[in-house]
Amino acid sequence: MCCVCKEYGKHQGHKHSVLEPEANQIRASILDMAHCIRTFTEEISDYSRKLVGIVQQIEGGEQIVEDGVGMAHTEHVPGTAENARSCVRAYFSDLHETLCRQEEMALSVVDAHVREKLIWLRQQQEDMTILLSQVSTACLHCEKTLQQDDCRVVLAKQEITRLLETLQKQQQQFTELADHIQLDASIPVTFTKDNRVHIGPKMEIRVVTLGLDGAGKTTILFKLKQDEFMQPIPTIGFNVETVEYKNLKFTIWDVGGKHKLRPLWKHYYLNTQAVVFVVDSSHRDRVSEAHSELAKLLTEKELRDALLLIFANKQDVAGALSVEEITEMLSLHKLCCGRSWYIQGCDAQSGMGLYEGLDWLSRQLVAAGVLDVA
Ligand SMILES: Nc1nc2c(ncn2[C@@H]2O[C@H](COP(=O)(O)OP(=O)(O)OP(=O)(O)O)[C@@H](O)[C@H]2O)c(=O)[nH]1
Ligand SMILES: [Mg+2]
Repeated sequence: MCCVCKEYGKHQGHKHSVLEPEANQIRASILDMAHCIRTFTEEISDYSRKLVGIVQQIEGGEQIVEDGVGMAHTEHVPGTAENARSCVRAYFSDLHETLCRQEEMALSVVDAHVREKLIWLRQQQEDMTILLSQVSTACLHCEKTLQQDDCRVVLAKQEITRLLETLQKQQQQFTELADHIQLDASIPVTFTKDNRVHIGPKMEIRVVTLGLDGAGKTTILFKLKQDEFMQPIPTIGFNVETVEYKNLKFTIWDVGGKHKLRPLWKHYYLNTQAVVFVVDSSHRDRVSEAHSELAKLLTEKELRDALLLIFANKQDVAGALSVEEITEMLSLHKLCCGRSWYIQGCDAQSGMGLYEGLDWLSRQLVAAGVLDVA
């Protein structure tokens, strides 16, 4: 009976005659496998040891170290987690210090401005008090002279004439001063990107809004100007309004976008610091027309340094193209390469997004040094 198949003479899957060598072969492969398993086990143990080591390195802990004279003692060794935390703490502590310093500097700029303004105003108050007393003294003198006899009135003629001349001169000077100086309690403050403060009168910025007819240019202008929605009519020619925002005074030229009016756009380019290009996001079919108009605009020499703000308008309309889709369809990254541009989604009827656009413009103007920051 075969000891493998437990039967007589079948020997399926093995040869009875080569049982011994086959068994030896199997033994050899088991030994091979055992060797592999041992190596594998060692590898796993090695890896586990490394894991333990890594965890220890992350967590840190007590470590026995020898001092200079060979005495062993335990010492706390910080782990990488603790180091990373220290790194974050150091970074924010630096940032905090920088911000505190910048805040102090900005406050001192404001304080100096306020101090100077108050000194000037108080000086003016004093001057006015002196002027008032001079005028009332002159009045009294005149009144006294009026009540005197003819002889004294005639004798006082020269003196009174001089007095009246002086008064006239003072009045003229006062009128000139009052005309030139606007008494204004406002202290308009803006910040640069590196947190410096700018206090000053409103800077005038010339902006032209362009885009296809019906894109919403006039609606945007009215909304910014009046903060209310007005049903606009198609613009034949242009509208111009000033819009004050933060310490900027935007003069916005809104030019009609009908096909036959587009050749007139170039009359508005000179000295324009920013172009606001309005796109109707609800009108998928007209985006390529908008693209070719924008491409033409960007080749204009006068607009070479102008900032470009694109309003993806009518975001309130269901199914409107998103800012990303408009960016893609207008190939903005390619078209506007090398210039300062920004796309902002908006809804001119409610005003959503409009001030974010103006914020971008004002930040760019500060960064570009258009606003002269002290
Ligand atoms: N739903 C919606 N409608 C808007 C929006 N903005 C403008 N409209 C409407 O779109 C139409 C055209 O707006 P206009 O402001 O006249 O467009 P325009 O760009 O000045 O057009 P032209 O003067 O012809 O160049 C008007 O009926 C607006 O009420 C918006 O954000 N959402
Ligand atoms: Mg219009």
